[in-house]
Order: sequence, then C-alpha cells, then structure tokens
Amino acid sequence: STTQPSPTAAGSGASATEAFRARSHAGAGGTSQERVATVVKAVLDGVHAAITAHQVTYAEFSAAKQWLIDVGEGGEWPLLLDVFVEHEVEEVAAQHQQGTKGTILGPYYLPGATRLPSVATLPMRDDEPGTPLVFAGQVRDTTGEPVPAAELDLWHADHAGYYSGFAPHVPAGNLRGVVVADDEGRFEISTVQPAPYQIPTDGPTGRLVEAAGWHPWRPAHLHLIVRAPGHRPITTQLYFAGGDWLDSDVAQATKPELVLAPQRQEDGRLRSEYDFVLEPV
Ligand code: MBD
Ligand code: FE
Repeated sequence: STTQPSPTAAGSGASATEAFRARSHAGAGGTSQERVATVVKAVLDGVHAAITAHQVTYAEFSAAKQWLIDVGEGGEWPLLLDVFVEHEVEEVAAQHQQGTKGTILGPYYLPGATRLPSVATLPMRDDEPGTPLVFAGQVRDTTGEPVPAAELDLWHADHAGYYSGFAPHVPAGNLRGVVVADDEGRFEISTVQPAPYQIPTDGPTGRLVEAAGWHPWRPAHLHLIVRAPGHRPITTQLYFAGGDWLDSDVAQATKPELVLAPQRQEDGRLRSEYDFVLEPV
C-alpha cells in the first residue's frame, strides 16, 4: 500500500551485498586456467553475438555501461544475478541431485536465525499482519527412513512482500528461524502467508525490467534450507497454488513439485503439509 514505509533499492541492495560478502565462497579457487578461458570466452561470445545480431549502437553500449556502473553502486549485483542467472546454475547442480527439488537461494538469506524446537512459531510482531499459516511435515531420506536432527532454516517475506534485514521498517529476525524437527524428522511451524515479492522499482534492476516492458514480480514463496547431519542440504522454495505470478516468476525459479495447496482450517488458519527427502552423502 502507499502508506507502507518502503525500503529503498539502494538500502536493500547494500544489505544484500553485505550479506553475500559475509558468507564463505570457497570452492572455485581451484578453477583451471583452461576452464576460466573457456567459460569466459563463451560468455563474451554470447555478448558479441547479441551485438552483431541486433546491430547495437554506441549510444546503446554507453547506456549499458552506465547501467552496469549503477548496478554496482546500488549494491544490486546479488539481486540482478539471483533474479536473472542463478536459476540456470541451479538447474546444472540439480542434474546430480536426488530427493526434494531445489531452487535458487536468492539474495535475502541471513545465517544465524533463532533456533526453535518444533512445534514452532516463527519470530513475528505482536500484531503481525497476514493470514496465519501452519506448515507441517516430515524429513525423510531417499530410502524413506525418518531423518533425526533435521533443521529447517526458513525465511520469507511478510504480508506486504518485505524481508526482515532488507527493509528498515521490519524488525530484525522477523519471519526467520531455524526450526529443529523432532527425532522422527517431524515439524510444525506457525507463520503468516507471505505476499508476492516485487523487485524494487527505484533501482537499476527495476529500471531494466521497466525499460524492457517485463513485470517485476516473484510469486509468494517460503525459502528453506533443509539440512541434517550426513545428508546433502537442500536449498529450495515453496510456492502457493493459484497465486499471482506462479506461471511467470521473473526469477524463473518455480517448479511444479514445489507448489503448496494450503487448506483453510476451521479456525481460519491456512494449513499445508510438505515432506522433504534428503539424500545421504
Ligand atoms: C527474492 O525474494 C527472491 O527470492 C529472489 C530469488 C530474488 C529476489 C527476491
Ligand atoms: Fe524471496
């Protein structure tokens, strides 16, 4: 709504850049010279091919250069890359993964959320707006056995589409928690239904979306990292059947296996069950 205090693109971009830097990025240090040359050449070949095919002008090249400078200055590299590129990296990773489907992490994960034993209620404001949602299920392995000591690291936007840590009017830690499942991997989590997420319109990513005539929306979603000792962690998201933008996610991160169909309970709350399958390592 128009009275909602809203984060600036530069504010959430700076926070997302800081959150990204704070994570460990070990793993690509051993990339060979040959692979660097091969992959970077393929990327540049794609850019060159687009320039030739579409007869890109100096004015357009300059506009692109200015826009890239703005993406960096606005801290929007995490947003831009996670919206437009991460889904393809995830598809490559998914080729060798079993169990529950993964999807992209996105820019708004924060480690170290409050740990809560299940049955749990996510940290929220006293008057947290939105429809109450109960999310319950079980974590099993690929043989069907319950997984003990499983954790669901869960974060999502509020009823207006804002994430704590990236919107100054939302208290720190709101709607984020690490829920520890019981000995049989069972969990039950009370939260509120999130709203769809809109890319900030006042930053360079939003300006690109606008200039191209695309829409800036992601469907409503829950983010999760499900982990347990001895198992490959799954980074995923869950969506809501019938929700806006489910078939046109700007981040191309939906999968049909990741759609919840919550039912309204007699007490007015929504309830959804979802079981996770982890791959032993
Ligand atoms: C989001 O909330 C999100 O999940 C992704 C992937 C990109 C931008 C905002
Ligand atoms: Fe998100």
